[in-house]
Amino acid sequence: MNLPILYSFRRCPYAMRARMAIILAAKDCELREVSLKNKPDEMLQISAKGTVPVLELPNKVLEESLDIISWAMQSHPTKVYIFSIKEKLISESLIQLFDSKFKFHLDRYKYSSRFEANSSEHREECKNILEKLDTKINPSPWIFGEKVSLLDISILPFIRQCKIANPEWFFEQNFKKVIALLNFFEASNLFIHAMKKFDLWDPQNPNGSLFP
Ligand SMILES: N[C@@H](CCC(=O)N[C@@H](CS)C(=O)NCC(=O)O)C(=O)O
Repeated sequence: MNLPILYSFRRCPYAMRARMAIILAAKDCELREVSLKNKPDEMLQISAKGTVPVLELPNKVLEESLDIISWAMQSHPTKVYIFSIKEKLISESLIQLFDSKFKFHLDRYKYSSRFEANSSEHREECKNILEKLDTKINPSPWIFGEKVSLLDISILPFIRQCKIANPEWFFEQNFKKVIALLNFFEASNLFIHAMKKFDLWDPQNPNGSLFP
């Protein structure tokens, strides 16, 4: 196909945000859906750390979702909200918070036995972060208004995972603006498109699927 190759896993929140950035920037790629339990050698040869997403470009390999987002955004898509300097700084620190602290507690909330953790303590920490976020945003419908932003696509896949862990609990919580934002996100064409199902990539039949 001779396009950038995106190794992806449909349910991975990091891969989701990379796919959404690629959709917004309309960057044609070849998508190779992988199994995390049986990663293809072709992917491990270019990225030994073995995480998705990975983007293989003619001259380099991007192994971090945020780098893939930056690459996609180089073409200045008009569909993405443009941050002011202050908004950019706030967004970067929120993305960092969700990638580190929120993800840490989310994993221990969801997989408490694997981590030998106390699930409710970690759920409480997730709740605290979401309550704080709720005081900082006023979505209409996205965090910065009509246009989706890199903050939306970067943190919402993780908030969605928190919901999936126990929807009944999640929807009873006080972070109502976050809940409304998540509902809007999950119903959006952008998210639905990013969650399109692809067959597992078969190295014997090397051409992946055209994306987006
Ligand atoms: N910092 C990386 C994290 C990517 C990551 O951890 N992806 C998970 C899936 S959601 C993964 O590939 N884990 C490896 C595995 O489960 O074997 C990024 O932003 O791309």
